[in-house]
Amino acid sequence: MRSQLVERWLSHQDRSHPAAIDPGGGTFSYRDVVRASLGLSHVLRDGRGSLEGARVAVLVSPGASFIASVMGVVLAGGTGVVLTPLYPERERRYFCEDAKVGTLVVSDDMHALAEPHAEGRRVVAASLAHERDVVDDLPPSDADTPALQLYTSGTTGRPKGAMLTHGNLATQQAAVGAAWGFSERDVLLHTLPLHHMHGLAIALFTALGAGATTRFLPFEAASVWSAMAECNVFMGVPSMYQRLVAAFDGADDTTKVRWTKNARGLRLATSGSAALPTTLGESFRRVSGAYPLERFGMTEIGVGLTNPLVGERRPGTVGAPLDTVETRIVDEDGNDAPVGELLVRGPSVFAGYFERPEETRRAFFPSPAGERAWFRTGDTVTRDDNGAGPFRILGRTSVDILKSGGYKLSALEIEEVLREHPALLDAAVVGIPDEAWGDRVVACVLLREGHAAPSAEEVRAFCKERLAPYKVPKDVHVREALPRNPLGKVVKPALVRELLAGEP
Ligand code: MCA
Ligand code: AMP
Repeated sequence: MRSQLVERWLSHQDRSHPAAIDPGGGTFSYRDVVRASLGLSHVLRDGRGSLEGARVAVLVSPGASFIASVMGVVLAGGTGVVLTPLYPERERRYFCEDAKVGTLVVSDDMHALAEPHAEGRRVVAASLAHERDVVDDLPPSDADTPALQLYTSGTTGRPKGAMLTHGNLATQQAAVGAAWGFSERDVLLHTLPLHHMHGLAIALFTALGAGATTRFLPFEAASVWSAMAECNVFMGVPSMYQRLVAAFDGADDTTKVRWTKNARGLRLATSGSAALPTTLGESFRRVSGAYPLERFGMTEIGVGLTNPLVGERRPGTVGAPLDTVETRIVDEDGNDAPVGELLVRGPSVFAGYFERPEETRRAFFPSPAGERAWFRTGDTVTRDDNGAGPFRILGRTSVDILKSGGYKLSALEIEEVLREHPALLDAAVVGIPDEAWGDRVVACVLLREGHAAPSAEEVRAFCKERLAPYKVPKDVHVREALPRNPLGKVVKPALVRELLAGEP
């Protein structure tokens, strides 16, 4: 038996239609990429029937070879853990250790980065040259077979591995593809990082499910405006739209005319991962002719809510649930309420956090036995039109979860790293509203007695060696004290107010 995810991928086996256009311009057909994924799956299994869910890290540059690598792992019955070169070694080591990665698939240009993680692990070269046609010996798979483990930050320090199954991904592939009208005629302009749900599953897997073409490009505003000429779908986070609009406003008139023409050729531009400011959405509409289609998603559920492809896209809202998604809004006691936490359930909801039963239990709302459990999003929402209209995201239930440029981060994880600095006694990290990043990560630190204050740059350099770049505080304020409640806990909303009032 083969899962829907696998069957859909194999259905492209004989197609000469382009699956991927690499950043360098090389074009690869579905036939090329499916054959390479079958070849890699064979190499990975190395005589075994199935990898039986074993985690395989993928450190491969964006492009056809990346698709073949991830799908090769999935076909082999493994669980893909995508690593990014953007992070420092310490973060990659954490993912490899936490996920108990036994094998790494590595592209030629990433060998130096993979080196520190290679000891005791098998390293397999990512290559389109592992060609193979045989499908009969593929291991069995069904909806519950694990496919991907994506790391996401939570309120308990280090990131957790969210386990996504074949069923989760196949459900969302079909539901998002249908909702957004995907077909093989589409050319997706792909500039998102591939180690997160947005770039990997919402963008790439949706395009692959529909047999569309994915054009990979590193995000840079001017090249994105230019590449729109050959693409008809774009998916981005608000920070990307902010940069696109800023580049447009700064361009000369001839360039503006060209970029406007390119943008008007898009049949769809979506925004997600963080709130899209309505002024930004309107600015993009001014150029492209259409307000971006804003939708809401999470690593644990994929896309949950979306504005319609056709019909009213109400600025500031994230639309309605996909057909495969059920929702509730509940107050703190778990009663249905007009404003409260969004709960979600359905076949796209993940299978739990890897080896974290307690955190998995807490992520779901208690449900009667035998009922599919409701996942707690941690987002406070309401619905327009007296509860019948589109959803609005009002904020997070936890002050310790921030979103910077579409990346989720835990203030607590950054505080722990700051406390490792020899001169720092304590730290409080908060998000300050910011046009470019959504939340601007700001650290307020207390000094250890007898230590001179380190400069902000020194603290940032210390963090950069230990944390992904987006977690590194943009500002560091040395303070005498932090606002605390009678139990000694830092009152973060008060700290944010002080910072906004200019009291460093
Ligand atoms: C880069 N920097 C950042 C961020 N990105 N700082 C804060 N937040 C960020 N997101 C740092 C760089 O390290 C650098 O620091 C400085 O900012 C300028 O970097 P620059 O080269 O200009 O940035 P970039 O590399 O072009 O990145 C900007 C970006 C990127 C393209 C907007 O952040 C990005 O790809 N964001 C997408 C995140 C995403 O895919 N999230 C989806 C999660 P320095 O100057 O110190 O060196 S999944 C999700 O949320 C759910 C499922 C959903 O609904 O989608
Ligand atoms: P992640 O854990 O990185 O998948 O981030 C998921 C979180 O991103 C959600 O819980 C929301 O807080 C936020 N998010 C995603 N899409 C939107 C949106 N359109 N508007 C506001 N917040 C969003």
